[in-house]
Amino acid sequence: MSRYLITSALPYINGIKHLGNLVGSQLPSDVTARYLRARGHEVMYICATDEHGTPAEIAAAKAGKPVAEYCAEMWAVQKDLAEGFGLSFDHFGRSSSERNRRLTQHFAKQLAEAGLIREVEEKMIYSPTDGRFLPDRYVEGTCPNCGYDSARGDQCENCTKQLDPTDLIEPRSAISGATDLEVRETKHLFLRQSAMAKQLEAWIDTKADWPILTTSIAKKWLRDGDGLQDRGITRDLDWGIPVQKGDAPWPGMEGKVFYVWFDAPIEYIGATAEWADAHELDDAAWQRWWRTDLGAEDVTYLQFMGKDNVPFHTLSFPATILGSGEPWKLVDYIKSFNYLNYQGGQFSTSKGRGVFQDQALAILPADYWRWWLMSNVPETSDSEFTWEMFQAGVNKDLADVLGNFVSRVTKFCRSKFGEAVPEGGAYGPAEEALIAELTTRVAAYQAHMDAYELRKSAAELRAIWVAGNEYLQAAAPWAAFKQDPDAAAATVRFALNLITLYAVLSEPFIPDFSARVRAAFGIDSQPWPEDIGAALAILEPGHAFTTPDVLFAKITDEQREGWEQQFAGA
Ligand code: B3M
Ligand code: ZN
Repeated sequence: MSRYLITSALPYINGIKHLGNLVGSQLPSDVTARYLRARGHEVMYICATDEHGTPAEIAAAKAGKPVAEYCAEMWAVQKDLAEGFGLSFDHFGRSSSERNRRLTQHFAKQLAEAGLIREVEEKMIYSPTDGRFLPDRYVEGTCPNCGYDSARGDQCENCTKQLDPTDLIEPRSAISGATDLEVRETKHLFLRQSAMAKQLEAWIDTKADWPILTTSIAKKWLRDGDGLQDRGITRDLDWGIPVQKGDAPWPGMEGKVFYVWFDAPIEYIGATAEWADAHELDDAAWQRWWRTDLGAEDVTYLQFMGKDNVPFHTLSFPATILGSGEPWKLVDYIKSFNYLNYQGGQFSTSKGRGVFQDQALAILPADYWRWWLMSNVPETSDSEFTWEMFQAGVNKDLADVLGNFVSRVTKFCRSKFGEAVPEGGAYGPAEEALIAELTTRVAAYQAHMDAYELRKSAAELRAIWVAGNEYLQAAAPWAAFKQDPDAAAATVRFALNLITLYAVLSEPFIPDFSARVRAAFGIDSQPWPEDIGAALAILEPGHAFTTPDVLFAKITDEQREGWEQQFAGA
């Protein structure tokens, strides 16, 4: 048995996320966590809400609520949705927790003492109307390069030119539209990443097994232009973790908070400590996952995220860990994902374009989404969600192949032998052939999962379902029954065992299906099948079951057309 620490990128607190966010980190990390637990490994699976930064303050203001109250409410909403999708976190924490505050301030102290933080006087845009400094992206104006009138202070999305807010013509606040903006002096802290570039590159060079997508992004930041730049880690905001050196104040930084991307990755550690607190365990319980001097040296740490988060996870967060000079666990493998597009375009929260997590669960069970999203996961390139492909994929794989198999076997057995596994004869050549095929396929499925190749894993799992259908079609117990009921009974006994095998193999992807099969067969838990032949003899003659209702109702054309309209967006 090994130990795996798994973290999924933390969803921002504001708003309900769409399917693209789900498939780009939380769902693949859940499939992996479930699989590793099923193989008997010890898994700590962590996620949390990412609660600081301007988006949280703006969203709270729009909701007319104090930001702390808004975040508490949205954390509960996101936690419920995660449960609705069967995301089996050991803990779903909050980056605004006391644990994360103390850890973030501790890391700042360590970095300062290592000489890795420098103080910089900066010019920032201040808005008296909004009563706050405006981060670059919250200043809008006319682009000096192309004349686009809604260019942002960090970049013009029309001509993509990198900008400073002071470059904009007729700048205005993106929050209130106020134009009485001022340029004020302010002081901020910078993490001296440039001083760690060599150490970071040497560390990344040890990661030969990382996906090219991950290492190529990291190398780009290390090598492009003047190389890895120092990064601002503080902001003039009210909501966030106060800038302190551990428990001591940081002279000159009063009223400032740490930048959201400085504290958010530290919440991976914070949420593990919150898990220990929630289970009334001592600090050793979480430190054995994060401190290589306190038991974490044998832990494999896997991170899952969208590709836009790779720079922070390959450079800034490791710089914080390495720079602390303390033996904290560094990531062993980063699984990054491309994007899921929607109907030939993008998901859009502002335009309500696409399917959002609450809406998805309102119209179909989680397994439908889990299966289609993971069998189309954007691993090596962007994926396309279209309603036609979704309907076709779910109706074929889940209804016609898997659901139909379970239904035909249990209903035929009930009609001829009752709701109990029949005796029948010994398994013959057909069963031995399928056992041989499934032995190969399950080994391939395991190999893909062990390599975190999720799309290939889903394809192999589908092939395992198809193989059972083809066996049933060929054995045709309903035809054999008249001449040789014993043979028919043996086929049914074998097929009923196949159903329970499918339940244990499919659990990482479609956990509700597996739970329903275990309930129908009165099975509490199932060992992972190390020997397929033995696994297909677990249900002995006489083992009672109840015939499940329709496991996967097909999506009708009317439903598909209605949903296509409903989620088309403005
Ligand atoms: N909150 C997700 C995003 O960029 C960001 C991830 C933080 S992981 C520490 O959408
Ligand atoms: Zn422009």
